[in-house]
Amino acid sequence: MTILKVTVLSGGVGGARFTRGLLSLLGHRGQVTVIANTGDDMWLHGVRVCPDLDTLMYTLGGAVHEEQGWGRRDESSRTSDDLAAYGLGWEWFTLGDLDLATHLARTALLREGLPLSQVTARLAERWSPGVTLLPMTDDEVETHVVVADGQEMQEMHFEEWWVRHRAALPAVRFVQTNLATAAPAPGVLAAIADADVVVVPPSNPVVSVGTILAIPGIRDALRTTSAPVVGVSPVIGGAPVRGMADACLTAIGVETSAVAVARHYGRRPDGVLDAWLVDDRDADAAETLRSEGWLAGAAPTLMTDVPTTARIAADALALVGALP
Ligand code: FO1
Repeated sequence: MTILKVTVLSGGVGGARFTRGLLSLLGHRGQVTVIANTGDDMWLHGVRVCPDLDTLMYTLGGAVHEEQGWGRRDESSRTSDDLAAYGLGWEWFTLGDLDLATHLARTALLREGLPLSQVTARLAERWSPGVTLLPMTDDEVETHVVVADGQEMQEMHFEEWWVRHRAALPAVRFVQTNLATAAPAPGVLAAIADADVVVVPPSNPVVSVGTILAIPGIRDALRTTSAPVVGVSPVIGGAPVRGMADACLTAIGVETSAVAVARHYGRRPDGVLDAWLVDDRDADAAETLRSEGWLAGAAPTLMTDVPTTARIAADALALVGALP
């Protein structure tokens, strides 16, 4: 039995749910590596919080709060509520009591001098996510959002824009800190070069996948890998499936449509994709892209449950002839 090596570039909720479906599809026929966005990470109350790594670890480890798509099931917030009484930190950003254990464990290992990639591997042992989970970089790269506050420009952490302001403040631009000196984490470039297929799931194309692509070396690795690269549109019928990706796309001048997002990623060798799977409702988008030389297909792409998501993953792999 040949093992299909699949590498996924993932943000938080959408990418985690897609990967769960991909694992359900592949079973023992697959070996999956997930390269996760760490631009949402922050130091809060003295601990390092890694939202997308944790959403992947909890979702694939069966512990995620399913409705939220992030944080732990059966969670409580006694510590976070009491922290608010001290008036420190972000009272609008709840760190659950169980979730705090993850951040304390991560912070302890970081303080021992382990790089984030080794810390992530160590934490993942407990959860058996069924994938190799890699941060995009071991360096502290954070996504900040520049908003126009009257005549002033104000820069804030992505999570403040996303959670406190619900992306309602028009973003002038996104900035990734420390990008110039950031390097892909160990194993990231090899996971792209050695894959049989690379998948860009329906994660936020700007602040999740876009941030991963901004790490020096990763975009070029995608352009040159011998693996086909297939993406799944995060936009269905002109609207983002979840989250506020439209606010992010608008901020960078990209229309919220299946075609526009594909063109934003670009087709190899200039861009990073070979193929693009859109929802049935955007079948015209697939037609348009095919006329421009893309491998493009249309299928149901709403990830309502694991079996449905497994089929979406199958449709994506089939589009590039990579079904096991
Ligand atoms: N999202 C919220 O809307 N409100 C919160 O209070 C919140 C807390 C939180 C704590 C830890 C964590 O890993 C994620 C958390 N999130 C919260 C979700 C977070 O904004 C998203 O997971 C990603 O950053 C966006 O993909």
